[in-house]
Amino acid sequence: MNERTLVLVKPDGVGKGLVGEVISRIEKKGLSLAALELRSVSRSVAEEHYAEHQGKPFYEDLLEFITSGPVVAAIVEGPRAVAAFRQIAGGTDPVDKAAPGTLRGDYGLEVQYNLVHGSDSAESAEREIKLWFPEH
Ligand code: DAT
Ligand code: MG
Repeated sequence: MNERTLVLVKPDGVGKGLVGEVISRIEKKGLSLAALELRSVSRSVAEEHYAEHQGKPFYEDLLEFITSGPVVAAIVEGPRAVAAFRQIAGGTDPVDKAAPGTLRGDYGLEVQYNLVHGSDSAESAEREIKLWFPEH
């Protein structure tokens, strides 16, 4: 029943003071936090985290951005947690894809600065949780 997902508040979200807002929406949705930590991101964790995007034109910029400042990493838990957090986050492009009422739709403007990350499947979630929170 319960599923886990990895959530990141990316450096732009932390910089804009949106950590509380992200956590608040997670909690109001009924999901729960199993781990929560402010982190700086090493190049090697960034590369592993975004391995699926290696070779894409935006890959280098993505690594540079995600390592540019602190992020908040969380394990979020609940029924259909993966899909539920992606619903809260909104689509990848904050203007073309994310609806108003979502985090990206409400607070994002450019695709490369879209505030949050959420795992895209239960399998990705387990891989990412192992990477970010090996103790869990
Ligand atoms: P998501 O974060 O919604 O799962 P993704 O996995 O396709 O999206 O891409 C990972 C991140 O890479 C995304 O959050 C922002 C960046 N990105 C994706 N497509 C991009 C593009 N066309 N130009 C610049 N950055 C992009
Ligand atoms: Mg993704």
